[in-house]
Amino acid sequence: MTLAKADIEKLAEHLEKAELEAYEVTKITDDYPDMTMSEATDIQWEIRRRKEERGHKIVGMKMGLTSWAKMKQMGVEKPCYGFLADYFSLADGAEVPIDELIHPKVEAEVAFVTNRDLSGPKVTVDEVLSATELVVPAIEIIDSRYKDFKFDLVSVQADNSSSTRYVVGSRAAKPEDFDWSTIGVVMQKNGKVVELGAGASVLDHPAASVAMLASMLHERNEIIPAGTFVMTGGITAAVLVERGDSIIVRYQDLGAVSLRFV
Ligand code: OOG
Ligand code: MG
Repeated sequence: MTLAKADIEKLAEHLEKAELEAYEVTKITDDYPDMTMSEATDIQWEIRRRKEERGHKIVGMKMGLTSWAKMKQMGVEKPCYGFLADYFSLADGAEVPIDELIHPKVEAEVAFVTNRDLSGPKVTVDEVLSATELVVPAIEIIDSRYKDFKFDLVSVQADNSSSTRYVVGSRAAKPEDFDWSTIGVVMQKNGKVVELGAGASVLDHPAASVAMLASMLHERNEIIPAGTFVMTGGITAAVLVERGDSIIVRYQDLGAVSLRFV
């Protein structure tokens, strides 16, 4: 399929408006069933351009659907990526006004901060680790703009991979401090354990997710510049939250990160 520039712009505006005003839309592939992943990515980059044009800064990137738990939960078989804008960032322990969101879910993730450019289709886990300044525990709040949180890979990529908010914990580690594939996470909702997992759930090693982002960006002649914050994707399935819910995620040796929905 070849979408005209005007269609890309129209669809970007449509999805961004749903994000900003917190309402559901039907998935865009219902109207454009032949849309390609590359066109969906054009839409995402147009949403990013719109935000930058209004003065927002892009503060990082995220990978999505990098774990089997997530792929199974969403019925999708390949990862997607998205960008993080400045206003997505929340403080640890923050109260999140749920009215700003549609049907939020939370995910336990680890995030990498790079200190060298990463580029090309064949970046390895070791290359990512040696280009990593810090690793931090994080919670991502995702909020698909699509009705009932149902989509395919193409429509979710266009929708900035459901990105909406994130929070980073206060303890950072050096990449060599831990084996990131065995790092454990336990998520509690209102004091009850709801999900648990280990780093290897994410593509066998969370650094492999950063490598995959480099390769996906390479398809557009983009790179991961030094100093990029990258969320590597939910280790467990995502957990739906409602007003009044408290979420706390404990990370093995890396403290806890929490949020409350109000
Ligand atoms: C897509 C985004 C998934 C992750 O960490 O796997 C994601 C979605 O499930 O809505 O952020
Ligand atoms: Mg995520």
